[in-house]
Amino acid sequence: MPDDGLRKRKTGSKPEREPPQNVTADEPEFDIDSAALLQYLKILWIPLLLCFGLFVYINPSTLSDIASFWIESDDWQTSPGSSTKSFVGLGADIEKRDAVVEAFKHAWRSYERDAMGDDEYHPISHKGSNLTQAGGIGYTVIDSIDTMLIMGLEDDYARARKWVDTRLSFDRDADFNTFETTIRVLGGLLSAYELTDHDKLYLDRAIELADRILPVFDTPSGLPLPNINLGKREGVPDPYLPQLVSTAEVATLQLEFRYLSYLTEEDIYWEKVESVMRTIKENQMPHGLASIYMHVETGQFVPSAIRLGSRGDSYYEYLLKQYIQTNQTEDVYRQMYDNAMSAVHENLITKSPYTRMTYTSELIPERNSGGQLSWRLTPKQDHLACFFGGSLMLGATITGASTLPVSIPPRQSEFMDHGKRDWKDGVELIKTCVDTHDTLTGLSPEIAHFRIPSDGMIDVLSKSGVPADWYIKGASPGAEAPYDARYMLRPETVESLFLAFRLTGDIRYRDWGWDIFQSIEKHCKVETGGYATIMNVDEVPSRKEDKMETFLMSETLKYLFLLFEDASVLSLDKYVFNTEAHPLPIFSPHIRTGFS
Ligand code: DMJ
Repeated sequence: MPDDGLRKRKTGSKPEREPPQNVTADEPEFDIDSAALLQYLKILWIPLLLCFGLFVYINPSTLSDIASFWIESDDWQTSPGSSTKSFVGLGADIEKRDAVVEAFKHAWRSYERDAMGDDEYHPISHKGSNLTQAGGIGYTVIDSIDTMLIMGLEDDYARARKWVDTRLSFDRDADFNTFETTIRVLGGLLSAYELTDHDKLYLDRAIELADRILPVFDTPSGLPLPNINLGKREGVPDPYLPQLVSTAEVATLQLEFRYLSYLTEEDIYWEKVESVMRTIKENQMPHGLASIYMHVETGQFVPSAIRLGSRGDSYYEYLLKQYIQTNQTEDVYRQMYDNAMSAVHENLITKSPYTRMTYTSELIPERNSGGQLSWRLTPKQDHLACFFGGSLMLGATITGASTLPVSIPPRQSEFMDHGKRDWKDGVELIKTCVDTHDTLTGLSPEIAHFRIPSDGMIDVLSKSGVPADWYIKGASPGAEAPYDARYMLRPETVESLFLAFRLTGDIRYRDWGWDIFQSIEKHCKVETGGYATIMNVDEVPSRKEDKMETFLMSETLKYLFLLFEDASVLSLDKYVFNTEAHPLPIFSPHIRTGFS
């Protein structure tokens, strides 16, 4: 499949558009003085029409731009191309929900058979491995526990709990990633504590782990170091970029440490992660966006890519979720989130030129010979960025709402202007992420690139009738699949589908989630047990890599289960999900709230 050419879609279909319903254009006004102008127009209309035709030929999006300016739908958009008629209520779809439970059992029980207690699982070789030579830290077991609890898998849960009780050790003299350990292990323990009606085992282990992690915050800026030696309790810089820390990593510890602080009434956990947010706020870049690296000594952003994908993603996610977690009491996070969203809309949200798909671009810093900094817009979207559609919709119902709570599905009148903007773009971004599943396997690649006018392909594509506005860079028939072409069991699209369904009750989100689930079953399932990353989403039968990421069981299957479960289970007005899908309760803080 050529990377620069005519990638045919599996379905060959154009994205559906909202059918125009209400034409609101004013009638044009004429007066007597216009007569002379009309005379000229009578003579000039043919060349004018030809010019306009040529312009539209070169810029095919013009007509839809003009139409969308004048046309507004009566129905509020709950999903692309839909109306409120696709509302099906929020009850469970038991058959589909139970099919997801079977998939979880297939994954967990083979891991338990082959690798119980190991950090990671290799389903093809039937082996486990640990993150370091010093021994495991319960990465997979703890990441999976709350999913078992939510699915009601009592026996599996009992065995996992026993392992935590008798075998788990954090006394490992080796370096572990601060962010990953926090979101998967600390987040998993806290969520297990919540869902077991406060089984003290989990809180004790969470406190022990958090205390071992705390030294990472002992830096001049308060930004945490990226690694922690859990045995020595020492923060460790990145060996390759010792002065840098990644923005998403430093700004995605807050939900976990703050909830621990709330539970223990120990301020230190709260203060450490809040001080990170203060540093970020004080060093905001002029456009309000956040580049993916910060300087660990000065606390300043350093020129580096700006994106909703890797190393940027959960910074934006946690701005909103911090505001939600403490029951909307900390206005500073609302402000930071709203400012960031305005900046994202102004700078990163892009429409593809041919089919008008909404996607998020990246900004790449460049310096000219005089050392002047400028930013180049790059049409590349990570699968990771697909969390953003659902997040935008959720944010619209909270910081963008003029009245709380909003209806399900919301009415236009319940949103402020920026809420309407975020809802609409959230819906469209989900559609785009779903569209990137239009591959031979029905699964989306790790990275999608989008066509832009300067790549010279728009004309070729429009002539050939191929409506593909996105492609996998470097993919070609017979050649080794590029890294971008893989699907590694990631959750972000189904995470957005889950949120969108909960907020709308629109059946389309369930339908899309079911399609994705079936594709995972068909192309990622290892018959002898477990699921595996596939190397190329456009190759059938799929070639598998011997790795089952822990987030399959903590996130992908949990969000799919919840998509088909009754919406009263882990309802969005009582819980906020950490970035690894571990639900934590929304609470009213008794320690202190926010900074400004
Ligand atoms: C997960 O570990 C988390 O969702 C994280 O925020 C981003 N990447 C993975 C899943 O893709």
